Amino acid sequence: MTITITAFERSPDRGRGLARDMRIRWALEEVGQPYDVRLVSFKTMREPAHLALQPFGQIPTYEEGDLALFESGAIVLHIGERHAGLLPDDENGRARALTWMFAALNTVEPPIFDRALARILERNEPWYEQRLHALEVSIRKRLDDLSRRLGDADWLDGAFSAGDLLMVTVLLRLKGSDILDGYPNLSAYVARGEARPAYKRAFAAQLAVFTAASTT
Ligand code: GTB
Repeated sequence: MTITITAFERSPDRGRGLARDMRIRWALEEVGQPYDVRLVSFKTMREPAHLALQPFGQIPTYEEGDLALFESGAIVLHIGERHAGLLPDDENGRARALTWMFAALNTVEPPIFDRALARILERNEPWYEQRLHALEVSIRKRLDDLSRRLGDADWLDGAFSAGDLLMVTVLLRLKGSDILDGYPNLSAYVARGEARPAYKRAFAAQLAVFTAASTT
C-alpha cells in the first residue's frame, strides 16, 4: 500500500531538515519503505481536507490505505511497529525504546523548541534576553543529564532505535549553537545519526523540495 506523507511546500527552515516531516522520512528510510510526499502550503494546511487529516493544521501527516495519522511521534511509532529496524524485538527493549521516544518529545524537546520560537517571534520583546536565558538554563539542565546518561555509548539503549531517531532530530535544532558544542558526546551522537545512510537519503529528499521551490 502506498504511503503518503505531507511536508511544507516551502519550508521556513530553507531545507535544513528541521521540519518534522524529516522524522518520518528518516524512519521510512530506516525500514526501507518507499513513500510519496504531498507538498502543502500554509493556506492548504488550514483547509478542511487537511484539517480532516491533521486537526491542528500542521505537517506531517501519514496516509496508508484507509489509515490516516498525525503527530510525528505517533507516526514514527507506527512505522516502528509495522516494520523491522526501529524497535528491538524483545518486549523490554521495545518498552525502553518507547520511553526514550517520549523522553525526546516530552522532556528534551520543549525548551529547545521554545528557544527556537523565542528567537524568531520574541526577539523584540523587552523581556527577550531574560526569557532566552531561562530557556537556555532549562536546555542545559536537560543536556547535562542526557550527556551523563549517554556517556561514551553510541546510542541511548544498545542498538539504534526510534528513541535515538527522535532524540537526534530534537538535538539537531541546536546544531551549530554553543549549547550543543558544550557537550562533545552529544555532538558526536548527533553526528552519528546524521551519518546514517537512511538519514542522508531523507535529508537529500527534503532538501530537493526546497531547492526545486527556490528555482521556480
Ligand atoms: N506535535 C506535532 C508533531 O510532532 O507532528 C507538531 C507538528 C508541527 O509543529 N508542525 C509544524 C507546522 O506544521 C511544522 S514542523 N507548523 C505550522 C503551523 O503550526 O501552522 C515545526 C517546524 C517549523 C519550522 C521549522 N523551521 O523553520 O526551522 C522547524 C520546525
